[in-house]
Amino acid sequence: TREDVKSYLLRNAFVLLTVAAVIVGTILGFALRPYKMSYREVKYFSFPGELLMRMLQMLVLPLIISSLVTGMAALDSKASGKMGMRAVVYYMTTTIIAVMIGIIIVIIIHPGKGTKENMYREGKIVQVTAADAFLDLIRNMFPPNLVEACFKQFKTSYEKRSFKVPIEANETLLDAVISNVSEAMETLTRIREEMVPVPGSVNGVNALGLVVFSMCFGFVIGNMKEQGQALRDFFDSLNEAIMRLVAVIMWYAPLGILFLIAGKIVEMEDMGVIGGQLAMYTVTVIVGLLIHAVIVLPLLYFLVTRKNPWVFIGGLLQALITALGTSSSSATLPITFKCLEENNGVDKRITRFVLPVGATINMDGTALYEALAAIFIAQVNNFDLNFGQIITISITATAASIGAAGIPQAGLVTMVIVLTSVGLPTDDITLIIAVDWFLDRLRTTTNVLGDSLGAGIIEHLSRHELKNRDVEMGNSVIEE
Ligand code: DAS
Repeated sequence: TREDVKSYLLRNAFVLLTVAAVIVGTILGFALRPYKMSYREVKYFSFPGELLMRMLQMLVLPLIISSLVTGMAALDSKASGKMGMRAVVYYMTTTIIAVMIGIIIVIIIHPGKGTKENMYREGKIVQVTAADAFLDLIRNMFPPNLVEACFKQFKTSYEKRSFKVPIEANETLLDAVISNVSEAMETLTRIREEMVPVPGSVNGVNALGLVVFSMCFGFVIGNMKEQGQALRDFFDSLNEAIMRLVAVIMWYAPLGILFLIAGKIVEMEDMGVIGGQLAMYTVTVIVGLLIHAVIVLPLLYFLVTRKNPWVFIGGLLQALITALGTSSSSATLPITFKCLEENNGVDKRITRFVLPVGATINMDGTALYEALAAIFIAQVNNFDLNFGQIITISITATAASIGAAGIPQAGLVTMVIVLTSVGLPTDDITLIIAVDWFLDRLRTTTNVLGDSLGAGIIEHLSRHELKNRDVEMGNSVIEE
């Protein structure tokens, strides 16, 4: 029908615009690099991109809560238990496969040459112990104050940047600061940006705690019969309203992505400083992520559902590009919802149930990268790992990927857990910081792909429960 054609064109317009944004953003970024913009100018230039990040993040919180509550409420306890089990099995299996690929590929390619010579160090790294991080993760599952859990919360354990302003002879520090206000302010801004978010958080908000609460809450109102109807209706229409806002933001997304990418290219370090080992390391991570994203995950999807994975992935293109542009799987979440529900027709009871959890804890790309990077650092240090240590790395890399927040470069922070577990120097994380912004985008894309294919797989495995529930409810459940 005409409506179908119109909506088909609209959907493809989005994809075309988004792809064009990536291309134009890349060209624009490289064209502007010779002008060597200052930190402040780059900030101004990337402003449209920053706005996109903020808009998406704005929706994440209400989206997580309303989708999980309605998702849980739409299922009976037996069905949600079964689906929950399937989700956990899928998350664990794919994460472990990802870790194994990372380990095998880094051992085969062996990018680290037993020397730190000619390697480039950048920045400082924050010290967090594995035990602290783990306890924080569990702690955050049970926020004592739900309202507070919705606010930005940061750990205070961050490394302080020294405050650098040039001081003339016979000038006091205060004078120096006053005459260099803009420089001082820039240093201060950087300190703020480098604080460590709490584990399991989304833009600093305690997402994990809200996920746990919303699931319990949805489960309870799902079993409440008429008494729960008001709440079910409320969260249902809240969810619908948020999704309509997402549809509006999607029009802005290509412009935001263009500037996010261009801004990053403008400000990135000169690639000249990246030595041979780091270049090899980058290639190794890319190969590992490609094997997981292009071979393993699609194959798994095909084996379980017997459907063409590439058609499914085609429907996800916009979410994947948004992940590439934002390097945040939680900021991408609204777009992931749209793509899965509208392009791929995945049942809303599934997306609402699994996507928020997946974006918070299921990170295949991060897991692969953490194991690979740890072994690379061992190679650089000429540190021979025995089998037991490799097992330790795989376990801690899995844990670190669960604990990593879905925000840019969170995986770099949780790397500390992996390194300390086998006694590798945590300071050596600074060796890989120079390329991390780029690898982060690729692993975020892999993370989003893993969550999305997972939704497709879990939907397929749960088709009987979904059908039974439809029959039982007279087919009136969230069937918009
Ligand atoms: N960038 C993250 C994500 O959103 C995780 C990471 O840093 O690995 O998926």
